[in-house]
Amino acid sequence: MRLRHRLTALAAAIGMGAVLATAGASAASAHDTLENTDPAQGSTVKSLSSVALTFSADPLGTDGATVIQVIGPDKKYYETACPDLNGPVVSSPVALGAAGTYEVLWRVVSSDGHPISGSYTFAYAPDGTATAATAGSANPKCGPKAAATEAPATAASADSGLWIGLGIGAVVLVGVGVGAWALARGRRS
Ligand SMILES: [Cu+2]
Repeated sequence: MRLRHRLTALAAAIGMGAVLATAGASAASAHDTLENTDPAQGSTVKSLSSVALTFSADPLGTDGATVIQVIGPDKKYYETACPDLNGPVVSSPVALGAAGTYEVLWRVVSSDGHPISGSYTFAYAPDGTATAATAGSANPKCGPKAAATEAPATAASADSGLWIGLGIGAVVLVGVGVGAWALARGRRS
């Protein structure tokens, strides 16, 4: 009955692989998600003093990792300070320039320790000439300028999905290999 014994070992190895794969998948789904933004995506504002993002959990306040950049139609930066982290809310003060479409780029460290990022746009249409347009800055207040050309959040999560997939593949391969080796040993003896 050695063969049956080895087959049991093989089944156990594959089962272990499945358990680890499930654990990996649930860790990935534990990323915080962006639940609300002010201003809302696609909305039009007449005036704006800050951008606030509310996440599903409290992002980690890792030094330098919390970034909000507000990029105007002229590709200049209109956030006036680094973001404040207050529980699940990350916010930055802004002083907008000309009317037009503004893009908000954000990056935080999810409460599970993984960096997450994304972007959205809103429109700025000030009332008449009451509000003076601020001259934007050529450089962001926080985070690297390259963030403006970084891939959006969907690409980042596809990335981690790939790594999890590779990890699962490796675990299953090792499990099958160990099982096959045990099986071969069982047959020889
Ligand atoms: Cu995560």
